[in-house]
Amino acid sequence: MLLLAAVASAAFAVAIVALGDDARLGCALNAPVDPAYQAELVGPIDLERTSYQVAITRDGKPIEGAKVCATLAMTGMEAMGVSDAAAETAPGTYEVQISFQMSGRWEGNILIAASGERPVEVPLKIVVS
Ligand SMILES: [Cu+2]
Repeated sequence: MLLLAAVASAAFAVAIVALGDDARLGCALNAPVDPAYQAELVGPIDLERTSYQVAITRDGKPIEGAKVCATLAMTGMEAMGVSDAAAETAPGTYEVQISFQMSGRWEGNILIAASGERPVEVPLKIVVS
């Protein structure tokens, strides 16, 4: 049991590192939800934009130096998915290059691997206008 957990954890770390080089791999990795973490797309969410800042906090404090990956799909239309590994642009703020193809409801998660912490997911539901 312990060994399995260690192997899964190692695979996860490798996958996250790989994302930095090729965001097309997506971040379809399962991590537990931890309510201490928050993730929010900053600013209006619409069809015009091609990048977003994601503010990442834990217990309200910005998390610096984390690996972050966003995956979202239109609700009820899994094929209409977007995913990108994020790059930190300011302390606790990460930029993802994604553009939504259709207005309406989208959902997914932000995967966060803070330095020295086990990866977690923050579920996200948004409305694209
Ligand atoms: Cu759609």
